[in-house]
Amino acid sequence: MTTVAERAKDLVKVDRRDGKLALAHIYVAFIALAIGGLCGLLQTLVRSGTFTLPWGIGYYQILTVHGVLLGLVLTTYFIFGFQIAAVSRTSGTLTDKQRMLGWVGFWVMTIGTTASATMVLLNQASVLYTFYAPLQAHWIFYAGLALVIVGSWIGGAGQIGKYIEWRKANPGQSSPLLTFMVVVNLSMWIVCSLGVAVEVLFQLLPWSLGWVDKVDVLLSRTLFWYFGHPLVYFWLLPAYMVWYVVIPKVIGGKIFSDALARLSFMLFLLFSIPVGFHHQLVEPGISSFWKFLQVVLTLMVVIPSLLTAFSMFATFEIRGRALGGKGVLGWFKKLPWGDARFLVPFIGMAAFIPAGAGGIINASHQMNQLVHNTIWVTGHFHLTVATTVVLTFFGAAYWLIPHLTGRVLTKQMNKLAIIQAIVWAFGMSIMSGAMHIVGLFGAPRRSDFSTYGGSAQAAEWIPYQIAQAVGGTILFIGIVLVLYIVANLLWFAPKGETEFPVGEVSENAEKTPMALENWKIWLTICIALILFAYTVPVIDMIQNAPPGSKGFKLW
Ligand code: HAS
Repeated sequence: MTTVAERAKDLVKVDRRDGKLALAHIYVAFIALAIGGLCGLLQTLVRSGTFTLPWGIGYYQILTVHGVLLGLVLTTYFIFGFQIAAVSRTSGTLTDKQRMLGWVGFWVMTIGTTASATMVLLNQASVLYTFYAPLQAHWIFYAGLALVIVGSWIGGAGQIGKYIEWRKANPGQSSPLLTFMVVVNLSMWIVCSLGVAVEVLFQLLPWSLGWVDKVDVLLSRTLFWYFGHPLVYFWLLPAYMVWYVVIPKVIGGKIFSDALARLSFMLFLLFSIPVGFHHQLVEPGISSFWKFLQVVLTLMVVIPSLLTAFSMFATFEIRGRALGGKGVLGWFKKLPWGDARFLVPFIGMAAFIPAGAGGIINASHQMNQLVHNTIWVTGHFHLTVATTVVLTFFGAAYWLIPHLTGRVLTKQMNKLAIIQAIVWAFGMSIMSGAMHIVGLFGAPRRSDFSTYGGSAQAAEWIPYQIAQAVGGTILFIGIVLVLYIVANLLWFAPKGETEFPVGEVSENAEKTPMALENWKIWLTICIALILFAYTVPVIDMIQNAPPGSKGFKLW
């Protein structure tokens, strides 16, 4: 039985003004999903060899729209919307100044996104979401990216400001777990995005404006991956926030351990940045010693995910047994399988088991030689970000949006959300499965349909490319379904109160050591590890720089 006080706590609402800011971000995220998702469908159709794009639209043009809108825009905007709501819900309403920073950040990011997206749509920047040099985009594309990064810092400062205020008002106490997690994620983001900011401002912008003729490709890719790998954890950590803090409440249980959750987040801060070389294992110009070192650090960053898996299993088992589940697996049946807020992220968690195993294969130096630049890697990130992360975000949207709009998820919408997740999992298994298998046969990633001059090996890939189109079509149906549910929650669902679920820590958990919130210690270790992993190889790259490259426009 919940007491009146507990019920009142459950109904703590995100302040209406903070909710508006969060919703503004969420709108942009779902617009990006609609356009980016359509481009994804077109891509798989083109690659199947059965469809040609009309009106002179290029394959790499839609591939760039797809990657930028889904990989960068959908994720960043949903994360910011979710984090703003999470901080406001757990640490209190934002001050006017913090909220103003949030709005300024939002508009700077949105102006930047619009500028970059326009250049991509005009076919002036078909450089894919990694915008590797020497492919050269229009300068407005890079300027837009710079604005997105600066905007994220401004918006992030508002969220961090609330945390600082909370700690000042509550000296000696552990901060609310969800706010703490947001601050770890933002700290990681700020430290890593400095790399891509340097790349864009000092290398790509002057080069695309014609102020310099040539670009150092090796350095630019190194700066990109210094940012690019933590970027994937910037996507993952909000999903982990939902798993650690929201899911226990949704299933009626408790957070297994506050200390373990904080430790796992801090380990991400330490180990997710000095590992970018695992994307450059076949790159000439970096000595194998530094590659090996960063592979070791990559395997370290697997540990917090294993801690998370342990913690989730513990949460589920304890709750299932409390509900009377017996035997080795009896507790499993007791979980609330009919509740979309649980089942949708759960499917994401289950997908992370093969997805994470694939990541460990990628990171293994020798095995990377086999999979690098094949479509296996595309299969990997469609399981990690496009299933684990995205399904968790969809599951969160099903309570977050109605919480912010003052509506409710009806029984029919709950059912549709479950069907949506099953459709997604089915479509993704076909698409990502085909990508993994044919990647092992050598099929390249980032490539338009080609028979490669009638080569027998390329002919073997075609059935898998058709399977990818079948999976992609099913996934597109999944996108239509989720957009339908989101529109319902935004504008049409019945009015009512929806909870923003925030779990409580189990009474059996160990007390959280305050050292876990000693930022001086953790940021010092974080910076020391980055300097250790990058200083010597970057100096070497600059001293023995390869000849620069002029820009290429191959589209
Ligand atoms: Fe990755 C390439 C290595 C995780 C995203 N990755 C990429 C790219 C993207 C990406 C976008 O080392 C392509 C970039 C490009 O365009 O070139 N990745 C890893 C490793 C991990 C990993 C070691 N990746 C992710 C995550 C991503 C992501 C997370 C997005 C969100 N990745 C690589 C490497 C490459 C790479 C190389 C470069 C390849 C190349 O050559 O180009 C690890 O973090 C994975 C650890 C995860 C686990 C799984 C733990 C399981 C959990 C679930 C528990 C389940 C429960 C439910 C409780 C060890 C936590 C129970 C359910 C039941 C049914 C029982």
